[in-house]
This record gives sequence, structure tokens and C-alpha cells, in this order.
Amino acid sequence: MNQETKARFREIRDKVEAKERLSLDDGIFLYDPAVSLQAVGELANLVRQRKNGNVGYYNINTHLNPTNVCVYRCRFCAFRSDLRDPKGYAMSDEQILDRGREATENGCTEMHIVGGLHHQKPYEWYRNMIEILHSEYPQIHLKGWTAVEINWFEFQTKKSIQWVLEDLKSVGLGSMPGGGAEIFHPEVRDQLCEHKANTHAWINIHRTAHQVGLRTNCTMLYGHVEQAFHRIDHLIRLRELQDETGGFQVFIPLAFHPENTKLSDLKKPSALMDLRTMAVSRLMLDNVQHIKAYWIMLGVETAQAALAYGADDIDGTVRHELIYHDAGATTPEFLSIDKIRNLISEAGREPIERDTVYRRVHRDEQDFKKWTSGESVDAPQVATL
Ligand code: V47
Repeated sequence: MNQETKARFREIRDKVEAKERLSLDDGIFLYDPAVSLQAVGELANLVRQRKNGNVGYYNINTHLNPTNVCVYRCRFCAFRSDLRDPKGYAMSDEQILDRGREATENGCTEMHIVGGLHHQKPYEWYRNMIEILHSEYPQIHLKGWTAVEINWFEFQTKKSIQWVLEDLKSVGLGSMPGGGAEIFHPEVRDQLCEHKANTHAWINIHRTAHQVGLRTNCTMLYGHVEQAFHRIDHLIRLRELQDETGGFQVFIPLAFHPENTKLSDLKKPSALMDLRTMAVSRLMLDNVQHIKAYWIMLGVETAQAALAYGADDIDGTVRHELIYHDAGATTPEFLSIDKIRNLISEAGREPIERDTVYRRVHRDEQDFKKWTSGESVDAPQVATL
């Protein structure tokens, strides 16, 4: 770094050390290639250590993508299908319940449920899925439906967001994943997915979810047509909602995978870009407790490195993930519990199993499939809404 860059970086480091909030300009500066990635990473690592100690969280989870048929045609998506396409599918209740049984046998604490917006399936189909899974397998936490799906249910039912969320909660929805956020700035969003839930809708749905007592996650899809300004603008919009509600548990930066998408001419972001985005996210989102390095999309090695660049969580063992694997991800289909624990230990962190809402999981030593959730892993003021 030259003298000028060093001096500007020192200003930012002083702010971080003093726990002062970073600005839009600070965030954009941290993306400047002239700023050493190592230096940005070290600063993010300081914040990670301050917030979460020497720990790497994981969970035991599975995915359920009940249909890939979708009314939208997002340009970054390789998963969606038309109804008549041979690839198109929609799962039966029996297939869905089978997944619940398999998850229980594998000791899963969480099922991550997202899919397409199938124009022939009414709201009741989506609701029923939550209801039957929850009544048959009540111990599994159902983290389901992104804001994009909730927006679609609002349209289908002609009811309010609050009504939809309370209705789903009443049949067993436990929390919401962070998908569908992409990039909020309209200059980019309109190029990626002009028809689906807009930024206002995404933010408002998460706000309402927090108000009705559902914790949610948040994401950002990077490495396509956006610039540093759009990424930092996105992070600041999330930070503002978090100031208001405190309902986000974790932020997950999602690296774009171009294969089989309408943007397949673009190159996948580099590992260096992945690590910088992890670190900048940790630094900008001073009010979000956890940052997740989703190993499925980063690859195991980069996810391990990310634990020294601001991330404190690497998601779960994962089974049946389709969104990234359809887009060319070469990561394994799942990781065993031993593997996930080892990769966290190798990165110098203590592996701790958490449940979806960041409570420590205690497993029966004789039978690992039996477990209970204990105390929150977070400080009390962060753990409660
Ligand atoms: O919204 C879709 C992204 C998201 C591609 O909440 C793609 O714990 C890259 O949100 N290349 C869904 N990204 C996944 C998601 C998620 C993942 C893990 C954990 C959590 C959580 C949430 O995946 C979509 C979109 O932003 N996506 N296609 C693609 N080709």
C-alpha cells in the first residue's frame, strides 16, 4: 500500500478499533485492489474474535427444494424450470415426508426449505408442506420460504404479509432463510430479476417477520454485474433494518456461480474476491452477530480460510442442495459431521454445533440422533428480539 492508502486505511482501522461505524466511502475503499487483502482480513478477524471468540459454528441440516418450476426467470438462476421441461418437478407429500424421516435418521436439527414459485400450486400446497413436516417431525426446525416466496403467497392469498407469516408460523415455520436479496440497488436488481419481489418488498417482509417474532437470515449475491458501490449500498440497507429490528441472525455472502445460467459468459468470482467480500461484510455489518462462509458455494478450502477473514460459521452438513449444484458447484453433496468438525479445527477454531436460532446443541453420547437445544451462544441482548 502506498503512503496515502496506508493513511486512509489507518483511519478505518482506528474506527474499527474504537467500535465506530464504517461509512459507504469506507466500505468502497476497502474494495479497492490497492488496499491489501491481508490488512482487511486482519481487521475483520479482530471483529470476529471480539464478537464470537475462537469458535466456528456449524449445524446438522438438510435442504428441501420441493419444486423447481418457477414463474420467474432470474438471469443468475440455473435451478428453475418450466412446467413442461423434462427437468421440471414438484414433490408429493410422501416424498416430502420421506425427507423428514431421512433428516431425523441423520440427526438433523434443521430443514432448509426453498423452491420455485409454481403457478399451478396454491398457497395451501406450500403451507401444507410445513404443516405435515412439523406435525410428523416436530423437533426439526423448519427454516423456510424466502421473502420472494412470501411475496408470492401475499399475491396468491390477497392477504397481508403479517397474515401470511403468522399463518405459516402457526403451522410450524421456525424462521426464514436469507435468499432472494441478490443486490438491492435497482441499477443491478433490474438487470438480474426485474419481475420478482423488489427491494422494498424484501426489506418489508423481513421487517414484518421480525415483528411477528421470526428470526431471519440475510444474504447478498455478488460477483456478477455489480460494482463495489452496489455491494456496500446493499450492506448498509441490511444494517439499517437491523438497527430497527435486531432480527437478523447471520449474514451470508453468496458468490455467483455462472454455469447453466443466462450469465454464463461471466467468470466466477475468485477466492480473493470471496475473502475480501467476507471481510468487508464483517466490517460493515457491525450489528449482525454472525457471518457465514457457506462451504457449498465457496468450496471447503476457501470456507476454511474465511474463518480467518471475518466468518464464524460455515453452515451445515447439508444434503440435497440443488441451487448451487445446478449452477456448476463442484463441492461435495454433503459433509460428514467428522469432516465438518475437522475442517473447523484445522482452521484453528473450536467447532461448536448450534441449532438454527444459535442455541448450543447437546447430543446424547450413546445415540447422536437424540439431541436437545440449550442456551443461546450469543450474549443475552443479541439473542432476544
Ligand atoms: O436467493 C441462486 C442465490 C440464493 C445462484 O439463510 C445463486 O442460512 C450463485 O439464500 N450462483 C439461495 N448464487 C441460497 C440462500 C442461502 C444459502 C445458504 C444458507 C442460507 C441461509 C441461505 O442463492 C438465491 C440467490 O441469491 N443463487 N442461483 C447461482 N447461480
